[in-house]
Amino acid sequence: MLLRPLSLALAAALLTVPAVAAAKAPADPGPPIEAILTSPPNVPPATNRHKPAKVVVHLQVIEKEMQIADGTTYTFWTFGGTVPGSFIRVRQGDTVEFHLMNDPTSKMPHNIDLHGVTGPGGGAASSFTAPGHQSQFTFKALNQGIYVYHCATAPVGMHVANGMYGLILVEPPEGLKPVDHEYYVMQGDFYTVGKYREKGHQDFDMQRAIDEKPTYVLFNGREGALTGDKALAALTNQSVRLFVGNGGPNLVSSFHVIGEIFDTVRPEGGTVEQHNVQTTLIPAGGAAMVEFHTEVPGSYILVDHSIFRAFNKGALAMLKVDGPEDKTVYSGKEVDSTYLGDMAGPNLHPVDVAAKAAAAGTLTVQDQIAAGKALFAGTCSACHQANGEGLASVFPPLAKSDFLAALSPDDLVAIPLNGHTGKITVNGKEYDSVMPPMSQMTDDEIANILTYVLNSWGNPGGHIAKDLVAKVRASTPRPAGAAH
Ligand code: HEC
Ligand SMILES: [Cu+2]
Repeated sequence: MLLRPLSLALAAALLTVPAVAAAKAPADPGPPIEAILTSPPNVPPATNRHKPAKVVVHLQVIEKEMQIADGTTYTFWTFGGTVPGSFIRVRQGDTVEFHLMNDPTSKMPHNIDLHGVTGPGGGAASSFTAPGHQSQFTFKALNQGIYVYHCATAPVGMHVANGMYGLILVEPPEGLKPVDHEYYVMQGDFYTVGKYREKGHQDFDMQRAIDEKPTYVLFNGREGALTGDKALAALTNQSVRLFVGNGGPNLVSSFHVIGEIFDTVRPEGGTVEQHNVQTTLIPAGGAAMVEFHTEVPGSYILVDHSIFRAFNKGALAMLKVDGPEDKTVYSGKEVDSTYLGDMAGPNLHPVDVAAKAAAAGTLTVQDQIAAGKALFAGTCSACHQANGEGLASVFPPLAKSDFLAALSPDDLVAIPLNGHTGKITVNGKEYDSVMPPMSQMTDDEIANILTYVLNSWGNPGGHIAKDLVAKVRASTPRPAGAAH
């Protein structure tokens, strides 16, 4: 306790010299503060400090298997056990003592490159850490902003593709303007050997990563991480700030919230504010601060507006706003089914249940029906309607369809797999239209959907096995260049 009175005396002495000189004196950082780290989508509270401090960060690297989609697992490499990694919040001028611990169960060495660090490698050179070890380095947070951090151990692309990234906020000295909600959302692209939503454990596919052809593009590391009962929440007439990062490794994000206009964006995490923005570009290895005000209740859907990524690779999240309607701003009507498809329900849990049962060899028709019902909502209901009635003279009914009842299982499977064109008569009415092929779906998805259809709305029952779908798929000639 010798230093304390000394520095107080120094401060007292400084009070007598002109202010300009006083500003240059090193402020007493006080006792070290342990940083509060949060898991996504949560953001640590504001530092509420008016002077720099010494801040200690303990971040643990954990390699772990988690779900990437319902029924599909992947071995993620994480900072803090989540993808993206723990959110770190400090203040400009802080001295950050960084401890990187690599869990003993890890198979790989890891390190960290923080874009908020000034110094070669952003900390990477000082933080190479073998499993079961810990490294320590210290840096001064010189620049304010929202910064990406990521692992930079070779092969760097693979470490990033496995989920090794997160955000560190360096608050400006005066802090950020208070808002009602702050959330942490980070996009990443993922490369698996199996196709999108292929069930079971999926391995990393290096060639796909090199070719920049992701199987998944996700917010917060899992399809459905922020939809249904896990959606972000706010009330009407509130202010929301999103810290939106993009870990990549490959894609840039055209970040958009369907039904909102960003009042303020700090593009690329910089200090210049942009106003009234519809879609903001977030580079790989970059981040933005996005702010808006909620006026009308409902579901607001966060997407990468490279729109196939949203609807066919998982880049879709949701903000649920509750509160009274304001018909002067918007006349009303939910968007759920239009935009959310099979993510509109509370979750796709039945898909997970069916996948596990299939893996265990205990799959029942009931499991298939439940999974098929959840998927039908997104894939087929747009045309055939949720109740299977279709739309008069445009989309034939699946309910009590005599056409469907007369099909062999092989011919039934061929319809979603290859589509259908040409004149058909369903329940005495003629249709001459086009149903597009949906071969992007996995075998088990098609099997479960058709099992649901067969067992609904007065149809004859029965079930379709995924092996049958695989057989029909293999026996169908496909044009060169078709994916599957
Ligand atoms: C984009 C609209 C659209 C979507 C989505 C769609 N269908 Fe169809 N479907 C049609 C049309 C149009 C026809 C009639 C095609 C024709 O005239 O040859 C049809 C015909 C059918 C038929 C045969 C006719 C009948 O009514 O029994 C079946 C079975 C069927 N669809 C199942 C499905 C299933 C299962 C899905 C979801 C995987 C699906 N469809 C998704 C538009 C669609
Ligand atoms: Cu790593």
